[in-house]
Amino acid sequence: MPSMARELPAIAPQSEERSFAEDVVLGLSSEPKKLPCKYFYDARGSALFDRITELDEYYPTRTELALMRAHAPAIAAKIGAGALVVELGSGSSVKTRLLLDELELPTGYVPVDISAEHLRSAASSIAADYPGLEVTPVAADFTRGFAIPKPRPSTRPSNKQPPARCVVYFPGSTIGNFTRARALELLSAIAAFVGADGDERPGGLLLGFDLVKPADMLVRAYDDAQGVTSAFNLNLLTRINRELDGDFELDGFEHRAVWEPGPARMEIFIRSTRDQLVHAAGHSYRFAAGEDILTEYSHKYTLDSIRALAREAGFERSTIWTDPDELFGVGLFQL
Ligand code: AVJ
Repeated sequence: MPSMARELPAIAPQSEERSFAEDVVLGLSSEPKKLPCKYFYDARGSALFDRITELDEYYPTRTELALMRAHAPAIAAKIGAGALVVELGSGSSVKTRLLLDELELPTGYVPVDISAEHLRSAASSIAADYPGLEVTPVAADFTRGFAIPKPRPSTRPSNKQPPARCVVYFPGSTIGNFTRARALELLSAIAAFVGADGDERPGGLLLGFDLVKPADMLVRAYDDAQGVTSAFNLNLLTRINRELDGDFELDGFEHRAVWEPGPARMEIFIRSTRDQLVHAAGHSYRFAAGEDILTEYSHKYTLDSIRALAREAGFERSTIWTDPDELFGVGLFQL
């Protein structure tokens, strides 16, 4: 029986789909104030994030890249031949290439991204460089579920085509933006997705996650000396001013990054440095001196806590690669 299109089940929607304006009004009217971190990534925010990834203090990107360089052959061997790679939040494709270079006869590559623009450029550059690979970009919010088309039978010379095994690649420690409860929902949906149709060849999840480490190193990574992370965070206010007719005065706000050991996460805030009244999206918002807007969580895991999460989501086997200083982890979780 040929399998139908696979569908990543939607994780329980946290909220209705809202516009930027609706999210800003809701977030700045709530107590405490908050703004969703997905709005960081306008053109300037994306450029600032790229600069963050090159900072001395920001260890995650270079450490994950080094892990992929060192271990892609072992990862590929564990995944096995004929994989269909589905990448969630496919930003730049450097890490994906390291994986694709080592996989044996991958069936296809499905980059999934909310930004149709990012997606097209990533997809076309991969398609150009991997001529045998079927590339099927999907523009979707992966937390809301999406269907991927059934891969076309490969034209590769082989008389018996085993069904594709599906591997979800979720790099970059984006999982850190999810609370533990939301992360469990997402990983459970991924486990159902890669193990769909009673596969004889279940796939897996290849996940990049950041590790718990001393607070001073974490705080430096999210509050760098050059102020790039501060500019990245405060750019959210600039974006509100531009797109939602806001009147935030940038000199009345400051960046704050706090390590919370209980929930094991960095909490990123924009703090008002004075009493002030701000307008945006047709509403007004009162700020007290010292009042915070929560803009991002970045959860950190231990080897045990990520294994426990994956197991609870339904992945029984886990293999984790980490650097000698245990700064970052790449895990292959299989059913
Ligand atoms: C893109 C979510 C992985 O949490 O480290 C970097 C975002 N925020 N500096 C992270 C971020 C501030 C980043 N992620």
